Amino acid sequence: MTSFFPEVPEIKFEGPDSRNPLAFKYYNAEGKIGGKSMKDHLRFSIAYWHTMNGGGVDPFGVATMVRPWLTISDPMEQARARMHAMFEIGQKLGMPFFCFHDRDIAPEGETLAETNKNLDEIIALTKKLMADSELKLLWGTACLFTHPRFVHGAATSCNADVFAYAAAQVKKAIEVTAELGGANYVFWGGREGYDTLLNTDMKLELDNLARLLHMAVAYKKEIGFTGQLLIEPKPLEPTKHQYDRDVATCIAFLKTYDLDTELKINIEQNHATLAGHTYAHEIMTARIYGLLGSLDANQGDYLVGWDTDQLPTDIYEATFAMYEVLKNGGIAPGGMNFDAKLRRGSFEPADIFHGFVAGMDTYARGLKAAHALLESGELEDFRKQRYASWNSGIGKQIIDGKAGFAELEKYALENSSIKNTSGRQEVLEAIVNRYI
Ligand code: XLS
Ligand code: NI
Ligand code: NI
Repeated sequence: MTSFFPEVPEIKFEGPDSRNPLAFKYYNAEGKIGGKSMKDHLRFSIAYWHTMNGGGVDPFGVATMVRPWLTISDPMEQARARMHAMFEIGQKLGMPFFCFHDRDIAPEGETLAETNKNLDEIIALTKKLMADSELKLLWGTACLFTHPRFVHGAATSCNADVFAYAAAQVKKAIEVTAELGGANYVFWGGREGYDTLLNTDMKLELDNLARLLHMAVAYKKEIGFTGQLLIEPKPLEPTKHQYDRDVATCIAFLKTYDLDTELKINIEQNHATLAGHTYAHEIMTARIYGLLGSLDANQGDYLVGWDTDQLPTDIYEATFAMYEVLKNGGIAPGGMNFDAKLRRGSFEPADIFHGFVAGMDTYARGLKAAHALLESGELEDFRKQRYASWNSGIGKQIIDGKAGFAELEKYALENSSIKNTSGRQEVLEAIVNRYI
């Protein structure tokens, strides 16, 4: 196979003093942080859809991206070339993982049977390429939102035939994910939501979403797929109101439908900020409920109200995210999938590498800062001190269930002068700055 990126060498770690744009300044795959390699901490992944298929189309303009494989007119020939190109990108970056939707990698045919045949052929090629490569599958998923049949949703469609089609597609997508040894399988609720309540039976739609997920759990067990199932929250886009709004909404849904022992959560930064949360808030929420599964690493633009899915370059956000990941004891079997695309103006093939280098270096710095911050204990000690009243006296009695309303009223009557202490937010923010 000829190279798609003859101008791009293997990307090496050259350290912070390097000025070579095609070199890592901070990401040193085998470099150890707290006894574990950066590669194992971060578990980076390429998102096939943005990297290989994204042309830079926007509502006002056509594709701008120079992508030689996208100019091949035969759809299957294009699919094969595109997969080869992805392996070249992965190899040159030393990327450990990739993720895909079924329809990203192989074209739809006239019938579902033909579509499945196309997919099988590309899966066989992928498996062969994986055998000669370091690249592994972080997760697979089904695209249940592009085709017009999914105009009213998939599992939450008003039309039972659409539900059946979606179920068939998910069944197949789980099979091929298992075939490639995928570590996870993701459900992002593409069009699972509504645009108007006037035509929507929300209760039936939510029940049906749970029905499809229960079928997936049963099928995973039936075929012995050992990967982790994940649900990915997003508040809006493409529908006005997506059902998987944010982490807390997903937790309520999973618990209501007895799915919380079978699925964990895949959290994307830009979805968190669209929901009015920080990334760290969402990761912490999932972590404390024991449901942190995997991460989609990207960032939004604070001045734009949609999912811009940019390569992450904000070191603060990366540091706070990695702080939570470290407190979770790591992210495996999940990883950090760059669900991110280049800006429309960054259209040259080499920009793919510049984008990943920026994102990988950002998270490497975030990991280093978070690890040092955690090791120092500066934030943890402050927090512990702040809650010290719960370790003894009345606080301990409340926690131990030894004080109810009557005891607390008696205590309050006897101790009615309360002294609070400062939260010292600015001190803490300045401490964080010393580690960034
Ligand atoms: C879209 C989602 C999507 C999922 C995979 O906003 O982030 O890309 O990660 O279906
Ligand atoms: Ni997104
Ligand atoms: Ni995503």
